[in-house]
Amino acid sequence: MLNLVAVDLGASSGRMMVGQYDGRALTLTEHERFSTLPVTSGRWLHTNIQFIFERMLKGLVRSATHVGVVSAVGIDSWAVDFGLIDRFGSLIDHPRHYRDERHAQAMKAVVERIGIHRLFQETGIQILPFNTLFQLYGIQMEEPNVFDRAATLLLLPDLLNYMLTGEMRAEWTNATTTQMIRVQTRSWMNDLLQELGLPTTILPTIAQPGSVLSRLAPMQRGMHENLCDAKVVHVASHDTASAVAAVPDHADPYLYISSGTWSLVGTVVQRPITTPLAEHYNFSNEGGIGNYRFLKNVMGLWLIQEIQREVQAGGQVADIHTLLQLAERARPFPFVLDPDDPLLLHPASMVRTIHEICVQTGQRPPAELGELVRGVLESLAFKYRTVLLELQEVTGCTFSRVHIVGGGSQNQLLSQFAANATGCPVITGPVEASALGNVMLQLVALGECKSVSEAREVVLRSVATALYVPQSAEVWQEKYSAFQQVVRRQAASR
Ligand code: ADP
Ligand code: LRH
Repeated sequence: MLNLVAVDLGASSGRMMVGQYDGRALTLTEHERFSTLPVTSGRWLHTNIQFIFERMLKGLVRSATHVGVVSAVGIDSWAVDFGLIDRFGSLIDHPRHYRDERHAQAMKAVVERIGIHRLFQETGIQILPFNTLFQLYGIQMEEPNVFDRAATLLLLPDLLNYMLTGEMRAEWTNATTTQMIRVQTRSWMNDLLQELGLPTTILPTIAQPGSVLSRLAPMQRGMHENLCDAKVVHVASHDTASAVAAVPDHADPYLYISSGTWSLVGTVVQRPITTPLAEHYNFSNEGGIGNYRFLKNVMGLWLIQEIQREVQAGGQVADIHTLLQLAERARPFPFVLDPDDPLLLHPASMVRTIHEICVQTGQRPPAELGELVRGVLESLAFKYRTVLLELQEVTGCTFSRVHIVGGGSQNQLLSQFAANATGCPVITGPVEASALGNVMLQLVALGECKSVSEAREVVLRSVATALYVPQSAEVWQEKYSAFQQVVRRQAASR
């Protein structure tokens, strides 16, 4: 039995899963789970990387104690965020968090200088305010002397790899999310960074997923005898890249939704698509493992998480099961909204902001909690439809099925709504797709599987899926027009 530890840092929770491989199939067991939500310290929203590292070490020891000899470890996390390391090897400040609203000002400044067209053509990446390029430019605008001290930029999984091994690299799949990699050459875009006055010497060597980085550093090796020979592997370190690798399908084109804090809606393509239509719809060509994820970020279950947090703070019961029961009983289509309204990225109050959007778009705000949750889930499903139609237009493919993976694939109501809105059968699972994708690349790096496809066969043998068939097609079709109208009204008010 081979024990492979996946450290999977989702945008809301981090988990340590052990994949046990018997030469045919995998079983996945959770050994640690902790929050990865941002903390406010100083003027910025930050990630508490020290807390994450400590929990990771604790999880490693716990895994080694429970399962025996650990052969490998791989880390994946949410994209774009990074730490800066000084020339003595120490982290300068806590990594800033992508939800900080100030990144938007930096994006505006870069777009004014470079233009959206050139940015998209050069990088093939969706223009989002928190992309690493804009975060770096924000530092340049506010605290340029930070760059006098910075020797290396490490994205979060690369940073944790460094803390575990002492080695510094930039793993490919996550590096592409920085908007600093030239899509044609697959290398850092030094000239554009120089044009913006940003340092280029801080960019590490790019490493491909499926390669071995190193062994654990002596101190971490010494934590438990079962960790002595563990290799640290470059998995697809962007959590979405790992999740998509584990979608249990690889035949003709399909739509996937990696559903968690975010919904990443897209398809897999062999070559990046940077046509005027791809630019118009603001799609992303994120680097995959020998392919690209042509996708769009949709705000996802963050909206529900924030409602949940707020309602719980008010003393009401708001676990996910209660919320979904209330939503199921609520009247259908109480309101619709564009889940990607920038106002929803990090509002002081999600409930109030949704009420305000309803009023401003001429709709009656939800009368009770069930309506609130139902309207959000229906709106997410409509947004999936929009992205599916755009993707079909750009790629010329017709998608006959939708795969939903990630924690959100447990949301049966949303899965049914997604089937109704897209008119496609929806196949859900695996829930822990990122961790499975992470383990898949460890199998490849250790030579246990010859290719990612072979590793995917292992996943196919190891996970269960569920099927949702579209219902009430006419009603959903009719309501989709109302959704489109509201989306236009929201856009007009920005
Ligand atoms: P991330 O990786 O972004 O941290 P996950 O993939 O863990 O997110 O998904 C978290 C989301 O999954 C939660 O916000 C919640 O909406 C949903 N979820 C988790 N457990 C359940 C469940 N039992 N039923 C329905 N939805 C669930
Ligand atoms: C999902 C994710 C997504 C990014 C966002 C910042 O966890 O990695 O792919 O765009 O976080």
